[in-house]
Amino acid sequence: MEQKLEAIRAAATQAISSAPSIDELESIRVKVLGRKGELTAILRTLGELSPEERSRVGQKSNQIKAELEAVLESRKADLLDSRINETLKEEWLDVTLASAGASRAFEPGRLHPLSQIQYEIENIFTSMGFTVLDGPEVETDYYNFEALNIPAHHPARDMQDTFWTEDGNLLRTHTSAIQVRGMERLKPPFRVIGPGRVFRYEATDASHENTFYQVEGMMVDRDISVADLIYFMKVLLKEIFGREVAIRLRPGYFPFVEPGFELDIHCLICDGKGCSVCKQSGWVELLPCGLVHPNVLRYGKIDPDKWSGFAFGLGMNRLIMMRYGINDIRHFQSGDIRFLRQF
Ligand code: FA5
Repeated sequence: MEQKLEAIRAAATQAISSAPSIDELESIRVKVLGRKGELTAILRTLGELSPEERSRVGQKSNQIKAELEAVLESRKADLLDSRINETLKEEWLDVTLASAGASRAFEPGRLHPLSQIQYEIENIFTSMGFTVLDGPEVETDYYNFEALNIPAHHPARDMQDTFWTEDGNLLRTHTSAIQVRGMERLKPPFRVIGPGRVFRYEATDASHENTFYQVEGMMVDRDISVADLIYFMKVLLKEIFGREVAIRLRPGYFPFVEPGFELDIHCLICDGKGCSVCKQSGWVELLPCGLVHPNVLRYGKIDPDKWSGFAFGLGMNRLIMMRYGINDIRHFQSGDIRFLRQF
């Protein structure tokens, strides 16, 4: 009997230590120590032995059982360890890699330069009490022309070549349409700006696009004069260019302002000495503006005898071009990531 026990011990120890998996280990355990296992079978026969033999064989069986259980546990721990190591090898993740730059390149998106300048302009004007308005890109003739003192067949319509829709509407040619909608909604005094995309049926070149961005500005109050207009334009330009910029006003014709001006700034590329951007004049035309025409106020249900106002229409693309020395307006819509990454 004792020899049989020794044989079970030797065979089981050998099988356990070479078991390739936890499943295999479990079947060895069942085969040897399970309810119908080899060692259990011997323990069951103890009753048939003499008291002396029973005590010896019993002790030895229990000792072997404890030993085998310990060997089983230790083998199981080894197998678990190697299983974890295998998994780690397969699913290995070095959490420091991203910061080391070795992970898949991740580049966050950024705002288009036109959005950046728009938000900048909005911040400048809202800090001076202006409200930001919006308006539709597909407009009616009324808001884009008629209410701006440009009736049908007026020659000024030719100043802005227009995309018409089949149902007689149009793609707004300027953000001035937003000021008309603003007057309808607001009671004077008020100060508003209206940034947005505008469209013109034009051939493109280095300084002309068929789709570009403007910001409209309008202030209506008592006794507004050209001095107010100049003050706000100077603040805007100082904030945008980070320094005092010399400006001049030239007469300019727009049916919705009287008097109307073209505001020029001292060329920042050559500091007024003359270059290709300012066409050797030392001045660059930046934004048209003027005092709101009484007819336009009337269209907006505002009494021109009591109220007056100024308005301006800034071309955002050209402003950015001036600020960064960009020589072709077509870059903005080119989708060229190398251009956009610079901002
Ligand atoms: C207007 O659009 C007027 N609504 C501006 C205005 C508002 C005048 C309020 C008075 C009072 P103009 O067509 O000049 O005006 O355009 C204004 C600005 O838009 C220009 O100074 C220029 O910066 C820009 N712009 C005009 N046409 C183009 C174009 N094809 N491509 C790029 N920018 C343009």
